[in-house]
Amino acid sequence: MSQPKVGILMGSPSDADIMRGAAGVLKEFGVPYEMKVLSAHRIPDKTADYARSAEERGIQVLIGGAGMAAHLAGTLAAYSILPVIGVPIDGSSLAGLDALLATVQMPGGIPVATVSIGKAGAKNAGLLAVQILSRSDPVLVAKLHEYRRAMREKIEAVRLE
Ligand code: RP5
Repeated sequence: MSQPKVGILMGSPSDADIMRGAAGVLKEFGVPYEMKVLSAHRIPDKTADYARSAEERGIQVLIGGAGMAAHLAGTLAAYSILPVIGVPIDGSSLAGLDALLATVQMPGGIPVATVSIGKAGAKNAGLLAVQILSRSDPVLVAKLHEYRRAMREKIEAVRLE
């Protein structure tokens, strides 16, 4: 694959099934990405190094998915001026409410664009990354319009008994 434009990061291998939803969207739109396990708690230095170097490596958007006391997206945002999208993962006994609050409640000055909990959130993180990139890429603009058209058509075709 060519130079990645999006970094998909997750706090644990246990988040991978959900975060593959973001990768699937990027694949569908032909956006090159890289996917890695990083952790704000378990490997904080490596996580900081990744976020610090992402911009100069040509990454344009970061997606951070984590569960429980989910500090990954916030840590990425702390070390980078790239737009950061946070995905709260529903892997805990609190069903992701813990991760939602930890991800969304960033103090003023360091934004994290937080999407919904779990599978839908990972999908929307991929789509939001495509939408951000599309502002300087007319091919992605055309693909997004086609995506919405196909979605409309599918819903309009539903006939209930
Ligand atoms: C977070 O803790 C990870 O993002 C994961 O969702 C959660 C549990 O991690 P594991 O104990 O499954 O590795 O850091």
